[in-house]
Amino acid sequence: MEKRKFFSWSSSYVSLEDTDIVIFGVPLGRDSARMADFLRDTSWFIESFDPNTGRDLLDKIKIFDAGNIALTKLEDISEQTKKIVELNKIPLIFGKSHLLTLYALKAFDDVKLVSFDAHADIKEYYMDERIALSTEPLKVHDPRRLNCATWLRRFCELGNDKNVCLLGTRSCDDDDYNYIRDNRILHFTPLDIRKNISKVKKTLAGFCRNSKVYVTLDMDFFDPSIAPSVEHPEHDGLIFQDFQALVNEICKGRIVGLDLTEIQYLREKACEVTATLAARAILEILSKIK
Ligand SMILES: [Mn+2]
Repeated sequence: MEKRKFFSWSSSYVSLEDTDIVIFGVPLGRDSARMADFLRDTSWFIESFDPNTGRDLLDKIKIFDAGNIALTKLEDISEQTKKIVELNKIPLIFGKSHLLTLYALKAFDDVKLVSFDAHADIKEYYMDERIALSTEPLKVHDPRRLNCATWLRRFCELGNDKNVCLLGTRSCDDDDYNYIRDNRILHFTPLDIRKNISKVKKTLAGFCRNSKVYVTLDMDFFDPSIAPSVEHPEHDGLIFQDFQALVNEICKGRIVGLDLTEIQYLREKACEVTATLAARAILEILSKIK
């Protein structure tokens, strides 16, 4: 069988010099590079024109796809992100393990984090077989403290507990919950978002306004019925309209970086459905960047 080489995002027509957004993939987590390429491939099947508004979602933004980076250590993610930020461009990172977000965030000062995720990812320690596999092939020092279920705790410990907003949280244990409560970390469950969307929107707008904002989208934020191909699906998730409403508020801040994580690579329809939603969700955020 012919091996597929590098794909680029469908609307990546400009040079690095002329672009607003720089895409790069991070091979962190099982099948991460394949997933990033699958997402790029899927982007070619999505219309960027939106008949609801009569506008092209990408009419104000230019995209350059830099391909996947070679990863020898986690700090490579920070270095690549920093290079893009120093060029005054916005990084858009594709990867599997949510741990990449912690290292991308190290490239920014005074940034607020908005995390779309079913999971709180705020455990002190955690390791199961799937996580052990997902950090391969990188050798991570103390992987129990540094993985896709603990990365947000590590970010909060750097004095960032007031710089975090969790959206769609519906999976955590009582230790995680106590940590969130004791540190007053801003968070909204799917029930909060559905029952009281106007209050959530107001709080989110206030959180983002006049700030630099980094957005991370873990695809398990969405309900598994519309995003089935994720590593850890959680019931009672949200739909695209909820996501759109929240993105509208986030864009009242200045988005300086974003990433998309946790699609599980399955070569079947479930993956196509999930990747299509992921690509459209990315367009939605990009369409709102000023
Ligand atoms: Mn998650």
